[in-house]
Amino acid sequence: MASDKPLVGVLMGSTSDREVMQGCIDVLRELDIPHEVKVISAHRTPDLTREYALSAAYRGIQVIIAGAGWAAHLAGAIAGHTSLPVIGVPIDSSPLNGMDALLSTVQMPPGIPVATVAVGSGGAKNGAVLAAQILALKYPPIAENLKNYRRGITEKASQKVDT
Ligand code: RP5
Repeated sequence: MASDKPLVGVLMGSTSDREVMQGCIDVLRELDIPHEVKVISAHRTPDLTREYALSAAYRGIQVIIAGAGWAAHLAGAIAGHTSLPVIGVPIDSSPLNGMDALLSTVQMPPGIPVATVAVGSGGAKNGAVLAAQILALKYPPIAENLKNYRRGITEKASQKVDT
């Protein structure tokens, strides 16, 4: 992209979520989408969560991806303070292996949606792809990068294993 101004905000509830969310960051890099990465917790830093959500659109952020584990309220809390699209990544960091995070993230009340992707590292990558698909509607270079990314996935999937 010509501009380095972040279009996507990647949030995680703890530094311990970094390993899972790295997949998200790697895909955004691969698609050349300017992004910022922050550790913000709905429970431990609630004021920061609110401030981030309220200022994101003004700063040029267009999509927010929020990953959290346990009683994962980060994506929902952000969505309550902004009308930007919010993508939630339930992280499998708890003794319930992410089932708690999945329900906490996906079960938003009517009117305040969180686009929830799969639990764990696959979901983190898909969060980036979904953000790219949203941004591709407006930014032709992202649409082009996404097309190549999808082509790569198709080629990899169609490789014969018995040659
Ligand atoms: C959640 O609690 C975080 O998203 C993380 O997945 C989980 C555990 O955090 P730590 O105790 O490892 O900091 O808020």
